[in-house]
Amino acid sequence: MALGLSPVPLRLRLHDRVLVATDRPLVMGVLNVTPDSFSDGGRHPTAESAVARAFHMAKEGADLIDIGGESTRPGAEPVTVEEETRRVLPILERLLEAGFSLPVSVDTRHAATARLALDRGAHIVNDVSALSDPGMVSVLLDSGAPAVLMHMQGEPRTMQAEPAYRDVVEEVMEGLAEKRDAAVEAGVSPGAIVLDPGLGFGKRTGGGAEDNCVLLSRLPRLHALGHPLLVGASRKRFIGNLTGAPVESRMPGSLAAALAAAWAGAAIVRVHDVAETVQALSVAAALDPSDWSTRWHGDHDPQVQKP
Ligand code: HH2
Repeated sequence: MALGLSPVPLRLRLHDRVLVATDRPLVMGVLNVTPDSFSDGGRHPTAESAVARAFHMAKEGADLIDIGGESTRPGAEPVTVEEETRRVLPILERLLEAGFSLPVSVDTRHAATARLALDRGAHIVNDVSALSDPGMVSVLLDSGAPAVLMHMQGEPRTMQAEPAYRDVVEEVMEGLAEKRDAAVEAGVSPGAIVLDPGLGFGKRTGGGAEDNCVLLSRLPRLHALGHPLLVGASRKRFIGNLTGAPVESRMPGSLAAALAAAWAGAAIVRVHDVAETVQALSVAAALDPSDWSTRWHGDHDPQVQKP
């Protein structure tokens, strides 16, 4: 039984293979090689430990790995290209040398970093700023690499100060459509674009407004954009706001969000807890939600309702 509703199947042409999603969303394992990422910052201080983590996630069932050298958590200060490449490139080189078999995306807002990473064998650009660097389109055109374009209101340093929306779903869609149109007009193939609503990136959370839940609940609406969708909910602040769980205890909430995204037709889920997510998705993929509609119409035992 296929999981989810995506009317736009994921089929990305990478430089050495085609990446497809079949019966469940692909699991993208997060590998942050930063000192300050909100959940795994400082966990991989050496290239060896980062490479070991990548292999571990592959063993756990990840379908691809996302390597980032700049934290984009709320309040994070930007890093220079020099610092970012110093963090990311040695990992890519070692992964290549060691024959790492999974596709790798590079999580960067910088065209220069993306170009160097693609030269070192990375397959996909994951750009949370959705091509804000004017050089990024040329990188995509020269390399032919697919890109994830994410919605963000503002920029990481200030984005959670006062996010504001009339209608978060419609505005996220408008923002993504605008970025997609600009990319396509510049020559990027529509088939090489994955879109992402950007949970936690300039979205209201806590205090009554919960844009991240609205976006997750209404994710099927985003299929109208006509691109595969990536969702990154893993361990984010809104899960803490909903549950009181500190960042290191948000795995169960993250699984619930990944399942919701999967049932809503996400093509890729970006997660820190790979083994747990793969297990949850595998079970969910074995179920048939279309049977749920019979739940209230089947045999009904009135005894059950008696006090
Ligand atoms: N979230 C983060 C980073 N990159 N990319 C996409 N496409 N979608 C996301 O939701 C997304 C992303 C933030 O999470 P993390 O990398 O764990 O933290 P940090 O930015 O602090 O490194």
